[in-house]
Amino acid sequence: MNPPWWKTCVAYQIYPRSFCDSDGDGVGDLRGIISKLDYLERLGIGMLWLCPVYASPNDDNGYDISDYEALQPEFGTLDDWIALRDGLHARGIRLVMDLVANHSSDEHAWFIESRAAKDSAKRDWYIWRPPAADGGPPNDWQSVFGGPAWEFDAASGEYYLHLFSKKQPDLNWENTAFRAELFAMMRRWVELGVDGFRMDVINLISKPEGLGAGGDEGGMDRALNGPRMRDHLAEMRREVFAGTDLVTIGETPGMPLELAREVTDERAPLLDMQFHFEHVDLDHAPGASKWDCTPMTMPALRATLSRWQEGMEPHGWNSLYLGNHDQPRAVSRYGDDGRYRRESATLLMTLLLTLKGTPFIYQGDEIGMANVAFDAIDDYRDIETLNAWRWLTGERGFDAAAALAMIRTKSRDNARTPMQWSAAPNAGFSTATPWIAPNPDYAAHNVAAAETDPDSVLHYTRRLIALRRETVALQHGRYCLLDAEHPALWLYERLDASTRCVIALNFSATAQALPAPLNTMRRVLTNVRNPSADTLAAWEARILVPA
Ligand code: TEU
Repeated sequence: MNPPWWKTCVAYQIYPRSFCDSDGDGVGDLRGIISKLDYLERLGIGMLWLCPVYASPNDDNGYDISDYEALQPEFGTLDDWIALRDGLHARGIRLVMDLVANHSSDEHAWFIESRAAKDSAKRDWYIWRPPAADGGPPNDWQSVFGGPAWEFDAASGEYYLHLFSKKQPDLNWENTAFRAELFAMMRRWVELGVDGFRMDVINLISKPEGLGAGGDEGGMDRALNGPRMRDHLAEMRREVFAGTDLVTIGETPGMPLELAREVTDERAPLLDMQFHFEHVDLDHAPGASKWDCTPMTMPALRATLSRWQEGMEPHGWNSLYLGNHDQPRAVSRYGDDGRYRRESATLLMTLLLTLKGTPFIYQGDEIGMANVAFDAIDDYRDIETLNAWRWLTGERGFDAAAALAMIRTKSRDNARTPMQWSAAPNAGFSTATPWIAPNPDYAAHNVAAAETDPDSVLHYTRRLIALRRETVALQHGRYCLLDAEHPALWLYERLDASTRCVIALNFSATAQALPAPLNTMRRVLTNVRNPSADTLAAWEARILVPA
């Protein structure tokens, strides 16, 4: 039996606000993406994940949707979307849309009706609770973006739950009428020709029994993988996806490996694959805030990803990523964005594209885009970052320099600066001042420069994608770690019935001996100019096959 299409292709993620602005308003848009379709085709991708493009007041850049069936006017019209869909399909690229259904915007008609009165027909579509005995919030849950997860509504005297911002009220998946309407909406997008959905925090949809009991402390962690999550996902699969070959990709923070394996089990899948968070949570201590960074080591990264590689066998499936619109840039976090920027960016791309699972390249990583160090908090735009600034400089007592250093390291805006197309003003992203400033390094690091440099991250990424596409072992072969102890080298193989590929990655700035017998294997790809037979240069990545 042929494997499903989404197991063999490489995916690319677009954050539309920051990709390409076609109409000179400083905001990326659908026509901008359409103007780059040939670029995407040349990369060799088979799937595009488009972050939300629906109507939204932009409290959280589109993750607060006010109409699931209208497009955000600053991004374009339905005709533009159809042109994008057709342009992708003509190039053999499937289109995956973002589904943000744990919460909506507070400006969605559903919430406006829900809030209007206690006896409104849609009251129960959101999560309302009476105040605690002292008049305060029903419990002590905190929102992911800071502050209480409950907002008081004076008109009705009740609180509503929002695990993210107060403009993102949580929907009530226990309400049957809501679920029916949501699934109908999804079916309409399926009829319009989408090829699947990436599902935002989809493991938060089932809240624990007794939610709102006083004294319960926590927040998102208390709502993870709730009691009816499986039922809801199974119903969605039946109601929306039965008889289709669409892909479903869960964003599932805090989903343990055992559950992820069960949920993506190809014999009875609830989701086709999911994004876990264990490797992106390695640089802060358990329980500590993401801003309280601790160094992350390659052995920790290797141990975590190897556990997921092995643990999803034989019937589960991984989504692979090293960065996205919520994370710092991969080269700054796991690599060396100074002296070895090109080498470490290509090494990380090699890792991403040679693990087992469906790899997601985040826009700009194919040219080695790095974190930005803005001068002042005023340059940042992200709601989480701006809230964190108030908390770090307030309650936590950090001075401005220390707080800014923490934000430069971890802010989601690191990944949201405009895509660097050229050395032209605004990085060739827009003719107007962009909604967020470009990273000043764009003069040297941009697509146009990468096109003319045969050693660029971009050319290497294209070669790597082509190699993965023609090498079945790199798509479906089993992952096998060859050395769990080496402090700098990560060595693994991908094995199927007919082929064996060995991947050797030097996560250090010092040359490392390539252990026998790997030094006798044939090299099919390396990211350095003059590779030596038995030594890996600083940040060298090598793919080997039997001689
Ligand atoms: O993110 C969910 C999530 O839990 C994290 O990625 C979170 O944004 C991060 O840990 C904060 O440090 C998804 C979206 O990807 C994100 O952009 C949205 O803000 C969030 O859901 C709410 O919709």
